[in-house]
Amino acid sequence: MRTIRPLFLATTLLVTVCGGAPAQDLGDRTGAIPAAALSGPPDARDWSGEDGASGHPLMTAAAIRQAAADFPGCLERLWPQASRRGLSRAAFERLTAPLSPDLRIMDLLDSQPEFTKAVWDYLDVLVNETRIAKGRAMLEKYRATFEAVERAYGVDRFTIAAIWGVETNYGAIGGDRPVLRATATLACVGRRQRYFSDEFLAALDILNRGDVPAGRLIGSWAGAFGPTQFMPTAFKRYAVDFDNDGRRDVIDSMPDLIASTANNLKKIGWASGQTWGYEVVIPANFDFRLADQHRSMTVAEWERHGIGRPDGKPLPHPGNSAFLLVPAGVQGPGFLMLPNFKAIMRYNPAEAYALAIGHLADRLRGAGPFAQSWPRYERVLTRAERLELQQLLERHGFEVGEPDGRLGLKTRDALRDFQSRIGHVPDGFASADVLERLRRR
Ligand SMILES: [Ca+2]
Repeated sequence: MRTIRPLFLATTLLVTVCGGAPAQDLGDRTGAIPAAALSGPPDARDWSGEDGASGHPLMTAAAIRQAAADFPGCLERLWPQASRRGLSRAAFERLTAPLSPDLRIMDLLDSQPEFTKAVWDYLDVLVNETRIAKGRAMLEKYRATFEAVERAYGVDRFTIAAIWGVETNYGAIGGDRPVLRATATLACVGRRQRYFSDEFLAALDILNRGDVPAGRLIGSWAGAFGPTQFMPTAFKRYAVDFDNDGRRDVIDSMPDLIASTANNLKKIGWASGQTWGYEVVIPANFDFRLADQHRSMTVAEWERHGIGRPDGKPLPHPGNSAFLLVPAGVQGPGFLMLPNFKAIMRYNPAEAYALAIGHLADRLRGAGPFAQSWPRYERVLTRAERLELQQLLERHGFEVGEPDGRLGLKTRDALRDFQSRIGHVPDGFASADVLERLRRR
């Protein structure tokens, strides 16, 4: 699976969850939304020629031009590592000779979208009747394969189908850049060269072994490919040849695709026979500081804090460990998250992403929509407002780290402290109202 999220589009690819937008910086796992899953304006093809927004010294226009000029030299310096991976000199030359850098990727690497999606808007796009119907059709069409994979790996078929649906709308969209060129560009130009050297070398290895033909190894600008968007190194770790034809083809072989995705989930901690979590109702006067992915309690302990299901039925598996997520604060639904939710988040640490996967899986299985409504009247803060919120919190003595416009866990905690001080429910949700209160102080 991919370990890095492409940000194809300039806007609307990120979500604000619990006041904390998942990082939009390209860390090893970014928490950004799979661009292929959402619609948006077409991607420009040419590099802007401008300095990157990150301010990183390797992202200035001059540094990018200089690195691009040295592209052949850079590839040559990667030859010893390719050789250690078993490539012949002839294969290395054949695969690298046609390559040139795709500098448009530098704009995408440093894009800082001004607008983000609210968690409910994100769920509307990714978990709707069309995607549910299509997922059920896929489960029916490949029923025998899903059954065999479930037996072999113990990973719930609905979750695999949900990943497929969320990542690429079941393979309908998945990027149009050759993976070798994209990863070569990122390995030689810009601020993520070390990370992408491994991805480039893995992509070379995939082509050298013939698992996937070069003309089919097409994907996102960050090198993720196939209907469930494997990164090259994740492919190396998790892909399996389930149809026994001697190749691991996660693009065109449905048995390989479904089994490889299951194997990936299993290897990152999927617990067989368990679900991901439950929608819950949070009682009045609840201590929202307990809603934190680092504070796990047993389901029974959560029940003692007044947490229960919307239909009043008892929560199953009272001894299981769970954490509480309240993506939209006190005005929205709560979710008790079991270990499998963390497994999905290991795949991509965006809470809204994992919630979309879990919810789509439940809908594919036949469950209904969430019982509680979202605060759709809330406006999501712009990047400038998020930055201002952090600066105001800092000015009032709350610890937010370096203000960067990204509302992470530290900002969420600072926001909770501020909410407590002014007598509000400390849910950490970055609303327009709380920003206004900060401005007036
Ligand atoms: Ca195969």
